[in-house]
Amino acid sequence: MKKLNFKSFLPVLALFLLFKDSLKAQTMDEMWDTRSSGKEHPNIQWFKDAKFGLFIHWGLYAKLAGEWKGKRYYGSGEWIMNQARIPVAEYKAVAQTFNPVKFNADEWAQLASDAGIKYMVITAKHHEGFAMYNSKVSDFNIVAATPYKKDPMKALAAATTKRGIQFGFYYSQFQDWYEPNGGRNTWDFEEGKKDYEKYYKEKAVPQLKELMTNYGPLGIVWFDTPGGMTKEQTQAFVDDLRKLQPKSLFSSRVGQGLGDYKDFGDSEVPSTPIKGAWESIYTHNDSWGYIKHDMNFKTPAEIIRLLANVASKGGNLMLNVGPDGEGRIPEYSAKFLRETGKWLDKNGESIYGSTYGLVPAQPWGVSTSKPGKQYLHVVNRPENGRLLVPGFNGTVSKVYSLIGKEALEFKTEGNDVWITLPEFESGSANTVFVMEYSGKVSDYDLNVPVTVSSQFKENNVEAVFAKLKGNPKIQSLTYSHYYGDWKHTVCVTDLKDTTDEAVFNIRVTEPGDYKVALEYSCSPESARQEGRLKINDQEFLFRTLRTSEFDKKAPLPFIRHVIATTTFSKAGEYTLQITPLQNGKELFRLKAIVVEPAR
Ligand code: FHN
Repeated sequence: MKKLNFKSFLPVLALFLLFKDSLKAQTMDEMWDTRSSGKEHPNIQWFKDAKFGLFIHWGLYAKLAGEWKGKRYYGSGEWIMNQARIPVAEYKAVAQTFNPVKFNADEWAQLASDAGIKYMVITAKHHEGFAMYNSKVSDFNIVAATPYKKDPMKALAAATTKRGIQFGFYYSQFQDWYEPNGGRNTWDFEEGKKDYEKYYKEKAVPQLKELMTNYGPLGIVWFDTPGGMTKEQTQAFVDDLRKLQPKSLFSSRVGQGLGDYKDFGDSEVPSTPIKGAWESIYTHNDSWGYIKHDMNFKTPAEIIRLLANVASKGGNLMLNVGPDGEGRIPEYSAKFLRETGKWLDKNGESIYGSTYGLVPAQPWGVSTSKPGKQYLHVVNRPENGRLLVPGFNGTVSKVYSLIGKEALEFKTEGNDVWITLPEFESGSANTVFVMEYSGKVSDYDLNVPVTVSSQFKENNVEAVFAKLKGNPKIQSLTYSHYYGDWKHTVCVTDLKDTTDEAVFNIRVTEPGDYKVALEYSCSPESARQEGRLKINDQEFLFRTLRTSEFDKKAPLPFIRHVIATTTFSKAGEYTLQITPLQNGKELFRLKAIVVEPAR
């Protein structure tokens, strides 16, 4: 047998250490703990209203495009130096061929403006250590070390400001693989010999000061992957920088709870609303930095729905594009962003300046709020055109389509509002209706039973709505497909004893026959255990099917296992209760109960 070599695990270990915070399962309390520093920054309002930002990862890795010495890499392209263990001396030489002559700041800023983007954050220096601006602190920068010799950030700051887009820099404050004392290059430099204080003093802080001095007012300084400093040191670092631009917002990844708004994990949307200022950050394809063989771009409809979903939870979406080594934004990023912009042009009122929706996600879609208005983002039209807004106790005065302002019929029954929708294309990305109301309304409530209706192909009763008894927890599980392309799924975990329960309250709006499936992931150890689903008093037994190991670095496959065919004889509330039939082992990791009309 081949002997295991410890060194071969180092990249994995480094990645694990780097992301260990995001690997940690979140409890619901942590998910609701929103603010970063606990204090609201006086200049936070523009950010809260902005809702849509453009993230740009651009550095020497763009030139490599996911390939090194004939080998292709997948996942996070900006990590290629680390993935391929490229020595500093060789990586440095890439700069000599980096000549992004097709870069055009006005084109980028115009694209952002056409896309309805309100702020842009670009990598001034990523973990590779290369400054994409004119730095006097280190020669490893685009002006001194490349044939391009110009400062693209100057032009971009001017082009965005001209178009009213807030401009900001991403800066990797701790990781710097080029510097002997920077964080996490362990293939060239010995970990134990690093002097982080020296690195901060001689590179990170002076470079951040350059960025905060030479590029006009910055909307945001987007820090990433903190490390190497105590809370006191981080506080001093923040205080020192804040003096230069007191109005700039610092992302929560400055560390130690000292940021001005919260960033969730990469590609993560919380499953319930979050108060305060926060942001979800997503890649457009699978990588942040350009990879020429990464063609998995989110379609315009996917972007629009993602944006509405993030806004419905009260946050901003900052969507990333990775321009290539010549300075071009990938064709599909430009095209799909422009399509998103066309939608925002007509529907922006329902997104910009909104806060989270008061109505939990429904089979038809999500909602966003403004004073006296609920915007209903309909992504699935009920087949009979009758849309239910449940658990709403405001006095509704009118309902109309956002585009065209066509008045719609509605009626109120207790806390239900039933709206008669006009015909519209069922495949459209997101059709918005406005419900105007007066009076004080109840806040978002997780206890409103989840709607199940035969008017939709399927109804998802998500894990987050579970009421738990005994061992189970609701956890956000984090895993990756390729490398660093994180995915997050909220699941009920730790259902392992016969006294444990996960109970879901649903409200069936049309009586009839339905099929009920459990969507779960099940490790080999958990497979073949018995469980019971109780729908009110009716029992359905099942034995779990194996999917795969839960491995943070591998996809977490879920299956839909049909457990029951049942008849809901009356419209109304039902409880679905899941219990293991043996003690000791976790039954599965339950993502959702999927209820489909049987037709
Ligand atoms: O390691 C980086 C990664 O390359 C990318 O920049 C993302 C963007 O949020 N931040 C780090 C991982 O969380």
